[in-house]
Amino acid sequence: MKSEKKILSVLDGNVDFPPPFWMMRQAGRYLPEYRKLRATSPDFLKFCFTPELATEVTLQPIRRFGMDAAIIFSDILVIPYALGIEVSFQPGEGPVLTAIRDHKAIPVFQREILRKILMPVTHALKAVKNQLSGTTALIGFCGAPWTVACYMVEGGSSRDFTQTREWAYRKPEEFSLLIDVIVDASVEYLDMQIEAGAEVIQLFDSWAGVLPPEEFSQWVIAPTRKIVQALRSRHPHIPIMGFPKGAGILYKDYAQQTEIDAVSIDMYVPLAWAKKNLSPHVTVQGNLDPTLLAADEKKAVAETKKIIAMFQETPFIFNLGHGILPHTPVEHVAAVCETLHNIR
Ligand code: 1CP
Repeated sequence: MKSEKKILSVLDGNVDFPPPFWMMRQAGRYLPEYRKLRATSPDFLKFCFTPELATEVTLQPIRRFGMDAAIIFSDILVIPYALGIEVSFQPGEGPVLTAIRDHKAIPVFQREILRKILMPVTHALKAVKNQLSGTTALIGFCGAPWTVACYMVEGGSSRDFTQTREWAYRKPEEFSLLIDVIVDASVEYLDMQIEAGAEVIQLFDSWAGVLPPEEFSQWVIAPTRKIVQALRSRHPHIPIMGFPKGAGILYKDYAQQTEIDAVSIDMYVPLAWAKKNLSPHVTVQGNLDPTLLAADEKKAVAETKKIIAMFQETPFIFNLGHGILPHTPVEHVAAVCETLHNIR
């Protein structure tokens, strides 16, 4: 039976045209109504953990643009925080964490503590679910273990995550202890989100692209599959999407080996390659370049039409190739959404 929610239908293997769509980072700084609310709460984690605020900013883009899915407003770094790591967001600098550089500093997964800290996100999910129409799906998410480990080891963002990669090469058995803790914490957190009403899950592996093939298999594919299998045994009908950004041709291994339902492609993946190599295995999601969206409305609309035409006969979700950039004009986003609503 086809779901009334277009995203759930294509994740179930049906084809729909025009395809359902949402945009990574659809809630956030490019929206004036977001900036206004965010200014009232300078502490970003506190903002994420205040259900009324998280609910409101989750719904803002849906009201404006009518995406087919709302993604709960939170961040991938709530997991390190819930594991007891200090996390703060400095304006203009990105996240700052207490860096973990050896096995003695690896936190212990304590189920009840984690649940208590992350409980406000479940309150926001319930409130959002109550306010969504019968056609808009609710997406829950977390960071994938490799990407979350990158932030925990470096103590913040980095260009190439050298410390993390060196630890993984030097002492893989130690590093895998950290990955295992993140896997356990993520399964618990995603389980909470599903219990609270999330109907789809997305795993963000934003730094998957810094790993060579063998390490990609070890630190991206294997932990992702562990999460997929654990969630599927608890919630067999909840589809799981993954975004291994920058994976290149390794996207194919990811699609075949993680047991995931859908794969989000970045803007560097050629459409014809994705159709040939990924569509036979998974629902594909992607991949308008967020820089084009910010730069040129007409070209962004033309590219949107090209992308959806390519995937007209296979299960597909339109999205960006990465998150919306903060300086993106709201009218450009509106024009792309209009196109997706009206094309026949
Ligand atoms: O000042 C602000 O308002 C904070 C900016 C901001 C926002 C709006 C951060 C800090 N996080 C978020 C929300 C967020 N983060 C969402 C909300 C839901 C939506 O999509 O609308 C999501 C899904 C994320 C996920 C996230 N956080 C990722 C994965 C996706 C991606 O963009 O690659 C990553 C890597 C983060 C870390 C993070 N959080 C915030 C920043 C500035 C960063 C990136 C830092 C870096 O460049 O390494």
